[in-house]
Amino acid sequence: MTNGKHEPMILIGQYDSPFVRRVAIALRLYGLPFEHRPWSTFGDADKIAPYNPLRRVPTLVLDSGEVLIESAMMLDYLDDRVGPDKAMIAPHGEMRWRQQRVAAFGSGLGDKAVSLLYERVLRKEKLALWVERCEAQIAGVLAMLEQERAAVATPYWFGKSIGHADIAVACALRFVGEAHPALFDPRYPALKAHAARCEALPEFQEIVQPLAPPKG
Ligand SMILES: N[C@@H](CCC(=O)N[C@@H](CS)C(=O)NCC(=O)O)C(=O)O
Repeated sequence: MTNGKHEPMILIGQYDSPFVRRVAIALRLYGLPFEHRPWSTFGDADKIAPYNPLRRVPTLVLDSGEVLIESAMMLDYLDDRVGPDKAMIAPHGEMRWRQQRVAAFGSGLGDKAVSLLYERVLRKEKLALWVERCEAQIAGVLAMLEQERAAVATPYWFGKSIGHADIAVACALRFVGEAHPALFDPRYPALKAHAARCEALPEFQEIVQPLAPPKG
């Protein structure tokens, strides 16, 4: 890991990753300046490695030169940095864990969609057991989130303002729609409306990249 100072923060990773995109959109909504290094996990692994030996993205290099991994941890750091009045999550209590719960399902959806993509593009002989498992996990979460979002009348999941849960789900939905279009079918109108509302925001329109899958 580097000990050099970096001002402003550096966000490593391409915006076709639902996790990188989620962090970049939060940075933009918080008005925090950052440099973007759109390095690919596979093609640019050697560039990522000095900052993050896991060679994964997102990787966030703080102004201090210290490095954070895991998008949820980055958002926790950013929330702390902007303070409770600006943070896109409740500071504590029931509202906080409810918001984190939806965000975690969004993030889990992204995880399974990424795993399924890797299976499809990186492995010559697909493992049917794994493909079917990922597809079932994705369909199950989509159905659950659809039901929950349909029951909410507010513009965003937890009220009038956008929060981390909204962003996590919207970024995962875009990824599922691009990587596995057959799985994000018309059975999910409330989620499609949620995605469309978020994608219409300037920050989502600015921070976007068509999916560029790794090559096997
Ligand atoms: N739990 C991680 C997931 C990040 C993740 O899955 N990143 C993918 C790109 S979308 C990656 O780095 N893949 C390469 C690898 O895992 O080796 C987070 O929330 O930051």
